[in-house]
Amino acid sequence: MWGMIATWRMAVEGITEGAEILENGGSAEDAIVKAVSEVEDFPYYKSVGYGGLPNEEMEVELDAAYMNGTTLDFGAVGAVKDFANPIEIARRLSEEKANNFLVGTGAEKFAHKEGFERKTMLTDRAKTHYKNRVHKLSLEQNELTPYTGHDTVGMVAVDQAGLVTTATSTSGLFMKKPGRVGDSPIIGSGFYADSEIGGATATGLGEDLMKGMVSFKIVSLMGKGLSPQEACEKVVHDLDKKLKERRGEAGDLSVVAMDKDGNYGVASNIEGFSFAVVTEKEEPVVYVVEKMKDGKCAYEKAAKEWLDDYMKTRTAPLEEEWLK
Ligand code: SD4
Repeated sequence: MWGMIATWRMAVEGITEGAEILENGGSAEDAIVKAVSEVEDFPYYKSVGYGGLPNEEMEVELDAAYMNGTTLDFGAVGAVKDFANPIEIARRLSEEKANNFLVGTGAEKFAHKEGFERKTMLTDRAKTHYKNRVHKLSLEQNELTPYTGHDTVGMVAVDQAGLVTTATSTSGLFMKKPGRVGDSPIIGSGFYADSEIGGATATGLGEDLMKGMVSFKIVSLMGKGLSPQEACEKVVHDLDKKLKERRGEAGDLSVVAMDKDGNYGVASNIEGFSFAVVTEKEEPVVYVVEKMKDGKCAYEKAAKEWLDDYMKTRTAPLEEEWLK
């Protein structure tokens, strides 16, 4: 058995490449790092890697993590600037005995020493998004606030030898404070894997996802016998409910999971979440997920128009509204 699941439509090209590795007997480690790097390199995805949207000082700060579900090794970076593939730094850190999670200049020094590729990660397009946003806020006389749209990539991979891995990569929230780190590089929250059970990963408002430690919870529920779908639904439903009861509102919470046998599940409390999956039995495919209703989350194959529209809106020319 082998398989891969990932948050959002944007991951389908990446998991297609990852699948080739898995199909040929390669490791879930190589497959997931390759797949996440693909997403990091694509300039039109606004929340991951190159082209990711900047913080309130117009600097791109990236978070990423990798976990091996057999050894339980993990590596993570937070608020890293100007390295091409944060996921590769995270993977490298997972080999260390200590110092597995580095942030800011510490992470950059490590990456530099290890010879990772430096790259200016702020694109002209991301700058335009930033300037348009500042302009809009000034017209509305609003203060800079982090923007809560989400598109972080999170993946789970299972290989033929039974290794389960997870990985995440994100530029976090647009207009976040410098130094802000979300759930994506936080073990148990943004990601978790246990090769005897499976793996899970999350996307959404990090500040709320962290309150629920969602990825670890999903994996433990799967370990207690829930299917990946049941585990995802229970965790999103319960956290959404608790946040609304205690705080009056819940941020975006979306999760995907795959067990060691390639069964998968997904849940989301928003409209419009999508995911990509490939297994031994299923070609790479994108599904669109319905907002959770009565604790259940249905999903269906993305229609061709939906897929075309997705790319069209991502790559459409961007007006310089701030110059008007
Ligand atoms: C974060 N969970 O940093 C991430 C945000 C996300 O696309 O999913 N962004 O809070």
